[in-house]
Amino acid sequence: PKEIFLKDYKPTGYHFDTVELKFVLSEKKTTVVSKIRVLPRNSSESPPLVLDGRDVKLLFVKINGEERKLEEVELTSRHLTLKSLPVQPFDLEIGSEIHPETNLSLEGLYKSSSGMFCTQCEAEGFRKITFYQDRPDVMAKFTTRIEADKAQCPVLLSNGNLIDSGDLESLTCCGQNGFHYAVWEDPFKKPCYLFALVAGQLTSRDDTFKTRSGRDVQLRIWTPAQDVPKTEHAMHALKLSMKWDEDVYGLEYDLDLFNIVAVPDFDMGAMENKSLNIFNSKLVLASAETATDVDYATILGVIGHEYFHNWTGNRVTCRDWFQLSLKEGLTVFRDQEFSSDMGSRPVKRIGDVALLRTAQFSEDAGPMAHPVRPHSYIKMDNFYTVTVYKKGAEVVRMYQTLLGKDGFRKGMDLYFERHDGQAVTCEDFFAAMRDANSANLSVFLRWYSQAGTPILTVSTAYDAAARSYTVKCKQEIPSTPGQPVKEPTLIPLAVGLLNSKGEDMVLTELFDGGSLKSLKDTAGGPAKTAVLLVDKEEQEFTFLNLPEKPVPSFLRNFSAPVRLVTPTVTDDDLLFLLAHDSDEFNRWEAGQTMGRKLMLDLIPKAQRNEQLAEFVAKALTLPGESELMDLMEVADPDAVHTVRKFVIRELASKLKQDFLKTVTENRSSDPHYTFDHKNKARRSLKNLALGYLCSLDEADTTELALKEYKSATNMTDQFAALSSLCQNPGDVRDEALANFYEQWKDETLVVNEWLVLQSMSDIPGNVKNMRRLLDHPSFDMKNPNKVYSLIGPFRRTAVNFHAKDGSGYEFLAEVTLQLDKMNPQVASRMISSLSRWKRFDEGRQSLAKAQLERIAKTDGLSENVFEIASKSLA
Ligand code: DPP
Ligand code: ZN
Repeated sequence: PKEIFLKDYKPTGYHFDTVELKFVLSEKKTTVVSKIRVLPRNSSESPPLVLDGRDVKLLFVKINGEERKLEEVELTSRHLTLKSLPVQPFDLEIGSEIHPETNLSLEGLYKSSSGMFCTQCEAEGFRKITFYQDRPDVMAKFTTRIEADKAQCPVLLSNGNLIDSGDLESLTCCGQNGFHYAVWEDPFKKPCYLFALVAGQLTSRDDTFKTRSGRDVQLRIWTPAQDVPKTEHAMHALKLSMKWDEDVYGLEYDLDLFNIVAVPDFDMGAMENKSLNIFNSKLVLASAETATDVDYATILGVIGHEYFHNWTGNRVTCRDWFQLSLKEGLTVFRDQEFSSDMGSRPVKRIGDVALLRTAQFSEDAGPMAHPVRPHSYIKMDNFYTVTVYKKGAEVVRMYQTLLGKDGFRKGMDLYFERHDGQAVTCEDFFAAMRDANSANLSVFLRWYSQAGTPILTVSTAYDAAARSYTVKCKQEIPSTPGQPVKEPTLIPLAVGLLNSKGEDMVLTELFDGGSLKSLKDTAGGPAKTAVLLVDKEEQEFTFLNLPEKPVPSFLRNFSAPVRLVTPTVTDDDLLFLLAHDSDEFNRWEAGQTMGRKLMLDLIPKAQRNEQLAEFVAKALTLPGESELMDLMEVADPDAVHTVRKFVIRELASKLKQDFLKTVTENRSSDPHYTFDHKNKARRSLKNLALGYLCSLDEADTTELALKEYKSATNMTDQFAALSSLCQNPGDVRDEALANFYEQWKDETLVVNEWLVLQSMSDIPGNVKNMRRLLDHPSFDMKNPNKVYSLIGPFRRTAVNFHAKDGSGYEFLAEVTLQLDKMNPQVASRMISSLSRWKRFDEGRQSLAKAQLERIAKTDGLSENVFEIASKSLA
């Protein structure tokens, strides 16, 4: 396998101007003819034209209509190389044959289990459709003609506008009867990763959206007919997204048609193909009976995300795949803001930060650590990571924190003004932000090139005589693979100072070591939060004119993706912040910090098998097991699990009466399901209380949960009751699971959640149950959603995945190897959980390592899995 490096980027020798594709789809094979108008970059020489192609059978090549003998072209399993080409613009025509009906990789063109043809080209799937310069800086105008059997594929879709369609004479196509065709033209230049084709039996929910300039856009969401009722929420979300992008960024949709197709077999969540978004069904379909509040919220966010890509990703795209975060970090930031505006801003922020801290911080500390813009990869698919997406979004958010909302908008406007229709880099985005604001962003670009989570240590001193408060900052970025030494970066540290009444003090003046600055908020009023620009290894800032010693609120709204260490902040300070901080994120955070401290203090006791001390309730949702393991020198899954369970039970028993009351008082009086903030909040509080109660495993709490389960009128409540019951092994659990399956066995997405619940279980010895479920009729290794549901959550269980006897590691390795033969992308996502094996004790280390070695030396391993296994062992 070959590693590809950012520093080796070179533009292509040939532009592609227009591309005409013709597909003839049939049961046994598909033929693809592409006719490309090629423009040599240089009119004095003709370098070889290297086209990518995988699992594609070459039928013919023509240059300006003249056939090349196939013996004269160079063809390998990866490339088709053409030489002696004209130096003037020419037509290149290539005929090829592919087999979507046997394509289990779900890249390129494949036939879904539902019978429809569908594509997934990002990152490098187009090369499985036809020979092409498969890279994002090759942007062309596509016209796509699709021919297929009318009965099997009544609906034929591709990017852009439908310009022609009709029936074919039965003779024209290989003697087959009943073929028809459709021709689609996309007026916008695009890279081939945004190409899409869908053909099958689909029905649409139709609606329209009037843009702010008064154009009517047809909106269609396509699914199998029986699912159309479940697309109402997605359609609503789409219209909200279109309106929001106009209101917040002035960005209007640019075509008259916008299609979304739901597919049951899909590697990713969704794909932003120009005007033809393809979605994993899970992220489109919802009804009160079958989807939870979390599902509704996720659908809203992802519909927004893919729609927002139309500008950030499609109109302006990436020069090369190293720049992936240019579109993904930015678009995640946009979807986060959209969801915040549609619901509760602090709740959204808390959820996003919690995910960043568990998933991304741990990635950043492991063998797969990479910068937001990676320097190299073997398989690009392995870099669709939380670092590129979520840390990337934090990087974008920091621009906004540094430049203010208006400054950020100016930067966005300039970015589009400069780069519409281009394939660009992260520096181009940086430059637009900087230039639009004449800002000095100093060393900010290092966020893109350095991996690792900075550790920011902040300590304080109050000088009563001088009425000044000094904040001392120290930043340190840990070494990561290939990057032993790091340079300081620019960290925006948002600070508020509370007086003894718990109010924000007015911040008037700040001495930053070089100059004295007077502070104002963005509207010119008194400042209550100041953003300190920390860009050196060690630095001091002094607030002046403070009449009393403040309680500091650091890193408000999580203003930078760092690990904050605050040696001078006391437990009393944290309790005070929990009660008073005007920054709601930091109020939550104060409780989390206390929870982490208390639990980490208990861990040595658990490791010595001592009685655990009493614990007083400070916060309701506790930091998770992985987060705690990440904070330990040597992660100890058993002790972490014991402590966390213990704390939950202590809380539940101390607060039992309050929790019971919470459940009773937050039941709905209205059987009709409403997805809005008030009802969501009510349900989530009730269900959280129910979860705590059931941890007690007492007769009355079990009975209560059974009652909630039976009386539930929506999936949020029903599933929460089921999850509560499933905490405790035994007959009640088994019967509830069986009952739920019986009720929902025909609803795939619901059954998937049923698998999730069992996969994430911490009942002892769950590996056995996992093996049983592999053979259950509801499981199918070929379907990514099934794999994500049954295998995914298991990898996050402290006691079962990390079982002392190695059974969890062995199970995962076996599944990965089986999976790799069908779908390498999904297989490599699964195995990445083994990559942090060095964090554990020696026993677990050698068990995990043995499994990685077993995988690494397996014959016929995909590049995807090879990259993860070998880098994990390095
Ligand atoms: N580009 C897709 C998304 O993140 C993933 N392939 O929306
Ligand atoms: Zn995206």
